[in-house]
Amino acid sequence: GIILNQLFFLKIFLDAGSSHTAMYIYKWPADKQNGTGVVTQHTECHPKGGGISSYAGQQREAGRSLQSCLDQATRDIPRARHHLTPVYLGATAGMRLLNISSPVQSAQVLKEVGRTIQSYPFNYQGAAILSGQEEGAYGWVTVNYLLENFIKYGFVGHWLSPGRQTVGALDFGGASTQITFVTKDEVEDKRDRMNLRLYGYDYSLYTHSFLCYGRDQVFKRLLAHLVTGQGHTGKMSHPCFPAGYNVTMKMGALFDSPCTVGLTPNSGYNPQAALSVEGSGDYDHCLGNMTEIFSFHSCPFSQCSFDKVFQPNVSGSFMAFSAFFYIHQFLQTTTGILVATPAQLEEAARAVCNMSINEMLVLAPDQEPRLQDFCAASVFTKVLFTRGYGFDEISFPRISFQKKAGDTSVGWALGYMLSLSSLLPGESIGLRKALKPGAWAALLFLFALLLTTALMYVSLQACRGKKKGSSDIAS
Ligand SMILES: *[C@@H]1O[C@H](CO)[C@@H](O)[C@H](O)[C@H]1NC(C)=O
Ligand SMILES: *[C@@H]1O[C@H](CO)[C@@H](O)[C@H](O)[C@H]1NC(C)=O
Ligand SMILES: *[C@@H]1O[C@H](CO)[C@@H](O)[C@H](O)[C@H]1NC(C)=O
Ligand SMILES: *[C@@H]1O[C@H](CO)[C@@H](O)[C@H](O)[C@H]1NC(C)=O
Ligand SMILES: *[C@@H]1O[C@H](CO)[C@@H](O)[C@H](O)[C@H]1NC(C)=O
Ligand SMILES: CC(=O)N[C@H]1CO[C@H](CO)[C@@H](O)[C@@H]1O
Repeated sequence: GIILNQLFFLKIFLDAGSSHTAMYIYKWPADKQNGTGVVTQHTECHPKGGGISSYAGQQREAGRSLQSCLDQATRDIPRARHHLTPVYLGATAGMRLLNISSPVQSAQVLKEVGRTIQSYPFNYQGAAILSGQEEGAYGWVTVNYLLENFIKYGFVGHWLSPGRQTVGALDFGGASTQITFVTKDEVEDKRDRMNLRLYGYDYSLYTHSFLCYGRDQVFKRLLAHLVTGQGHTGKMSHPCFPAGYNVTMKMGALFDSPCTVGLTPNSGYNPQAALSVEGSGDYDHCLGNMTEIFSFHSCPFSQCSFDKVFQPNVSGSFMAFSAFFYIHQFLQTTTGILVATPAQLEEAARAVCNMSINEMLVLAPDQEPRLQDFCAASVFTKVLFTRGYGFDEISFPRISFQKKAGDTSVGWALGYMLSLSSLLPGESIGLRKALKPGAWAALLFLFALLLTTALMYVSLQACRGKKKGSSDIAS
């Protein structure tokens, strides 16, 4: 276990994503409960296996998949604190999809997962499926909390409102992708509007979560689209897979998701038939097909990103995290291109799509099981950011790709935890000081005194040292 004194609060949070679950333990000093920038990540844990939604119909396994991390939490947290430590589980788009395709299975999975967590000595607070809007907004809260954009504790002992611009959030999960930013423009679709009051300030957010635009669902939809285009003859060429990469799968595996079920061929289709896919690594064909899984025509509002979804013009800086970070890092390290402008993104994506699977393996051996996906993921990022969201030569360079801020992972989990724990006061920022102004003044005085004394001592020592040094040389 890790030594923790009594002056810290702890909270366990399970982020049940579509492709995997992560457990975070957060901690913060007990005397600054409502402060900002004080909650940090104590530890994290990533169990083996898929997300809880992948255990549909075998919910026992969903519960079991969390045990290794919960066991770790029992070791990380001192025994005496176990029953005081709250534990939450929040699930996202993987479970939203399962709740669409099978509400019964989704309820069973949540129930079983809850049962497993309750078999541990912690204080269970429930398991819930977040809406896309919540997922987007909490990601934005996390980003700006970690960057201390809300408020900052000043040297003179007052909470300062830095009056800083906030940073937009771009999240890319396994089953959905989110964009969230503060806007001055009117949000024409009220479902994409969210008003938050934090530390006495009002923030007017635009947020949208695109279900079926997460990594795994995009790959599935792309393949289904290619099968539709090339006919389901059992053999097909895939322009986003690298040359030299072949894979065989069951036809049925393509159309088992609510994101692709509408593309199921209606005649001569056998779900058990084998489909053999051969990579051709062709950037232009990849881009052409990828663009076709978006819909850029018809917009019921004054302007849209895609799929008839309203979006105001992007404004300010952004942080792109989760899978966006890994894609950007892969492009940079394998091509040596900076990837800070739309043109550089295209150049890097073109270069990656042109690599054979063996060339990729040489450049990025550590990414081995996922290498075949980077061309498609890069081309998707390009279409989404430039054509979809409308980032251009001026706004694209203001996106920073990050995985962590300090030791804390960037994602929706921290923002959700902060909100659930009332750690984000809506009102009044002047009341949450750790020390009274009098105490601060006294501390400042003592500090100044100490500094002066120390400086005097150091300079005295230096003087003596010099004298001694010169006499040494002389003798
Ligand atoms: C933190 O805020 C909540 C609600 O705003 C309040 O009930 C609580 O007393 C505050 N805690 C501290 C330590 O100031
Ligand atoms: C599943 O979806 C239904 C319909 O949208 C919703 O009412 C329900 O709350 C969802 N289940 C969970 C656990 O969120
Ligand atoms: C992939 O399949 C093609 C044709 O089916 C074949 O010529 C090629 O050798 C295969 N490549 C690999 C790496 O298996
Ligand atoms: C989609 O990919 C196929 C196979 O590579 C190609 O023949 C076709 O032209 C592509 N479509 C577009 C719009 O690029
Ligand atoms: C959004 O951007 C477009 C193109 O840059 C511009 O023509 C339009 O005036 C902008 N809209 C607003 C509301 O600023
Ligand atoms: C693997 C692959 O497709 N490589 C191609 C990369 O681009 C050059 C031309 O620029 C082709 O000659 C290669 O065959």
